[in-house]
Amino acid sequence: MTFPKGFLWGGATAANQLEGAYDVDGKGLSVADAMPGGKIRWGVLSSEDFDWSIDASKYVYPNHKGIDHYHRFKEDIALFAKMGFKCYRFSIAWTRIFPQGDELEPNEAGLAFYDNLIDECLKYGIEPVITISHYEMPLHLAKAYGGWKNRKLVGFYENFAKAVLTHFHQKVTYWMTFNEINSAFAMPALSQGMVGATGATDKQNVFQAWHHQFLASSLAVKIGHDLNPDLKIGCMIIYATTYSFDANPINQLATLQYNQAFNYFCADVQVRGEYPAYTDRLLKENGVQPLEMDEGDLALLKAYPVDYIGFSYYMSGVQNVTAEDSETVEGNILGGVKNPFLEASDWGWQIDPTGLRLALNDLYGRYQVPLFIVENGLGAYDTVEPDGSINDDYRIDYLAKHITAMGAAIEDGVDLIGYTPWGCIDLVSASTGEMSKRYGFIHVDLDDQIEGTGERRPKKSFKWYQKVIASNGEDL
Ligand code: BGP
Repeated sequence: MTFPKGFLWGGATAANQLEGAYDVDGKGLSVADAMPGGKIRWGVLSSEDFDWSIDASKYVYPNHKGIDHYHRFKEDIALFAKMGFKCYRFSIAWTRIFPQGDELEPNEAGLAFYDNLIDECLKYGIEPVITISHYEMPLHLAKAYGGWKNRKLVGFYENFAKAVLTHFHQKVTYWMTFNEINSAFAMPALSQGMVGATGATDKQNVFQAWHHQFLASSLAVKIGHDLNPDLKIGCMIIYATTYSFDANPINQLATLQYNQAFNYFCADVQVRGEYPAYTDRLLKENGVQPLEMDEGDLALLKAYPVDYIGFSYYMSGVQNVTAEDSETVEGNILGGVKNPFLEASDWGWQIDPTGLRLALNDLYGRYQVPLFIVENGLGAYDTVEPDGSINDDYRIDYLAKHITAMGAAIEDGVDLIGYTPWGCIDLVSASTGEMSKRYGFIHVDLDDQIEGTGERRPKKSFKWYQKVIASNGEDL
């Protein structure tokens, strides 16, 4: 199997799940800091079950402390370098740069932190890959403006993007505008800063917010390319290969429509620069009135599409609208019908390496832009043996199978530029808000209450991934 020369092997994290230091050096509170009980990826919220007015700084949530990467990043990046990382995907906490979100001037201490982090990566020849916003918008923008449904957010994001792109563009080539932008239906509070009187599940708001996010994404592309046309600015979607349960044409149609609504809609706009042909039908089906747009919006989207697609891939799903009795599984925001051919993780995420090959072929066939797998991996309970070793063969098995599928897709002709497995160092899980759902090659000695030494310790998968990178994907 031949991975291209210069393939970007690395790992991925997000600020709000590992940095900790949530109120240090001028950082403001983000929506992720304020999720009830510290469970970051709260499901569908309504005004009854959540209230932004609680004072999150009075609580101690796991992600307020994270793994204290804010203070230990040098040690962590040294370990990434030891594994041979070619790149490292992380996010910039919006609230370190603009604590409230609507200030005019950036917080210098926040910029300084990321300067140091980036310099540390560059010292080892690790290419930084930055998510501008990974579930990390300022809480103030949610409370005072109602989140992304408010068009003013476009300007606030533009200021933020301009500040970081201007400050870091000489050191950082790869950027992504929003993490898993298409996940908003399942969690508009986290993804779009929306709950409260208007109703978090109000689809009108979700689509209107998307329109604003698409504009913001295009503005980031414009700002970046004006600074340097060689910058690579991508979108980032959650992609789940979706099968029809059977050959019933009704299920096949449901699968197509699910793909349009979930896997394609955001990417269609961000990559092709225009709303897809099925938009009117999709809006109608969801009871959404035509979106409010200003003159010039569509021209902006058309003029500044993204350069590549970053996507997360953990599992596949099944559509079955005809049978009432199909077995169900949990699983990220994609749970649903059980696939009898697949095993699932301890959290019900259906493990499907072949689905990744299908995903890569589907996305590349549809868009013909470079693809970057910026999240993939197995969340698992790890055991520290009495001798201190962590033998995570299940993780090695998962990753090896997915890398094999990537190699096959490359042979299918897909232009895949990199791979950054999720949570390369253990961090706080988004869905559980706990440490014990672990993804890392590096174990962090902290429990669900974030108690422990915080010591970093390579797992068995650490040496394995080192070998994978050194052999450019040959030696699995
Ligand atoms: C993705 C998110 C990440 C991360 C990952 C794993 O959807 O972009 O932030 O959380 O899922 O999810 P979890 O931590 O719930 O296992």
